[in-house]
Amino acid sequence: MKKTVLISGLLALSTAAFAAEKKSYQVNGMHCGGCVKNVEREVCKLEGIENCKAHVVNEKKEIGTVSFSLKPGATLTEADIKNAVEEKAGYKFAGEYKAPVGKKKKN
Ligand SMILES: [Cu+2]
Repeated sequence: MKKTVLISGLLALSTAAFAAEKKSYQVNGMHCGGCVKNVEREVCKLEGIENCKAHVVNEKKEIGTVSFSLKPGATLTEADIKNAVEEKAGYKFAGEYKAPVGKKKKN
């Protein structure tokens, strides 16, 4: 029993350390696969980014995200992401994305 607790504690620690390097930003104005490609094309080519993916989160509200991890030593700033999203891809950068916690069910 004690052993199990210890192991899951270690797992939680390593997951947290990995998650810290992950970045997720909200992009407004995204509604389809074309938008996903547009955002990925501009953001994912930036220096220091890996595992880069864009998603449409809410088609109706035109909310999307772009998520990636930063390579060690990457000097990329939020302003660089904003520039790629707004000036290059043509969408609205809306800061760090916070996933809705505990989705409420309608029924
Ligand atoms: Cu679109």
